[in-house]
Amino acid sequence: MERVVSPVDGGEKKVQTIGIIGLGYVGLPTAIGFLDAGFSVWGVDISERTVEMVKRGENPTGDPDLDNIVPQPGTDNWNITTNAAEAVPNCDVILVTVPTPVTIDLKPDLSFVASAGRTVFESIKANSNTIVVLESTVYPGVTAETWVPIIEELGLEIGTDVTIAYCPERFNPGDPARGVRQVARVIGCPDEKVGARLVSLYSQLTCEDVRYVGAIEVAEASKVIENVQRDVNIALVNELAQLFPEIGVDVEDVLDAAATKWNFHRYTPGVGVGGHCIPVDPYYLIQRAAQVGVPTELITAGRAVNRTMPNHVAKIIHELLYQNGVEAGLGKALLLGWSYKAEVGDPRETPAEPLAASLMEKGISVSAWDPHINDDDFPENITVIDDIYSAEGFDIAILVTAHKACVELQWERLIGQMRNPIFYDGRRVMDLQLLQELGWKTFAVGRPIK
Ligand code: SAJ
Repeated sequence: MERVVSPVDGGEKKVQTIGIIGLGYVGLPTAIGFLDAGFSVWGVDISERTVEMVKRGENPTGDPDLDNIVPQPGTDNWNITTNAAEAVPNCDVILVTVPTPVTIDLKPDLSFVASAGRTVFESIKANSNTIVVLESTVYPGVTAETWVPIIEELGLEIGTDVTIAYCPERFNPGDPARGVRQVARVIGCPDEKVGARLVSLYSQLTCEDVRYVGAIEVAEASKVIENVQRDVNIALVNELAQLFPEIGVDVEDVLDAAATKWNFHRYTPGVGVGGHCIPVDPYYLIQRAAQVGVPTELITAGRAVNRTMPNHVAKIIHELLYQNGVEAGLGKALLLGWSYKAEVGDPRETPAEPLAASLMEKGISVSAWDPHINDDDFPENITVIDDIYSAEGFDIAILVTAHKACVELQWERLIGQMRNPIFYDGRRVMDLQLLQELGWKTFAVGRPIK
């Protein structure tokens, strides 16, 4: 297909057509955002299922905020395909929003960045100077180290055929107030003029600040440390949640008191830290630091604390069942919520999984109920509860995900279904006093077991 040549605007081609590679939690809302901002959009995904659902105007992600905004079939300027070779020649700017997970041994997995880059660069038109922007979270250096060798191998010339840049996605799944059109962005690019063009482009997507920050590595580093900082801060309150009950103090009382200070940043302890960002991104910076021989003891320790939380909570649950006369090997636990985060249906890196595994190792059977998660997204060894008010004979109900649907359960009804009316608040969001008045024996992460 001949490339649609955009009209010239002050010597620079006016950007009219945007390509998005990867239509997941970030790519799909980004594609919709640019369509709503008046651009022609080509969306590409390797998954036939994803492409067919998006073509039908359906939401293939677990983020309910996207349920009713996927453009319907026949929408103008909205082109969805599995074929990057079809899409790329039409695009002035291409955004790559593919996963950057970690491997089983917690090392960065850059295979998606490399393969997506290759499919784009293979289809770029000579002399088009197409701008290709990586949005996925990586460590400083990845964009250039991964993409430049491919560009050179394909005989493309940077600045003539293609220019690369980095603009980290900042998107908060399940938080409509912080979607792609409401968050500030930073842009790194070796070519200042292209950087300025991207500032102007993203300023049409979001109403918040868009800033050119210079080198690609500055933008890459800013994003990864945003999430490292969050992980370390959560680790601190999780460590305090293990300490304070041992000295007879509820960590939440302490955090509430400390939060009266103007520069105390409030985080909440929980059963663990899940998702595709916070528990993953620190390993990217740890890897980069290891490459240059700089220790990252604090970042590494923060990850270790957060990873121990599910097992810490399982030990407490085991103790609670024993103290309440539940025979070893006969305990039955009901997990309320499985998703890593409230109001989304995303099981990636959910702490529910290690929590369930640890409970089962202690001879406690585990069932789970999560209205946001499809039955086939649960592990095989978990008994899935579809109707919470049919759940019978459990010894303990554990709040793992603070979905509204969990918090607002009919607790006076549920207690009648329990074999033992024990409740454990793994997210510190419940009114425990109220539950106690209903007859529940209440416990919570970071709270002394009286
Ligand atoms: N969590 C805690 N205690 C806290 C906050 C979170 O245990 O005080 C847990 C959550 O339960 C969850 C995990 O940490 O299991 C991650 O929660 P999150 O709120 O950080 O949610 P994410 O993973 O969706 O993070 C996204 C990130 N956005 C991007 O990477 C673009 C992150 O940078 C945002 O800061 C975060 O949303 C946000 O602001 O909520």
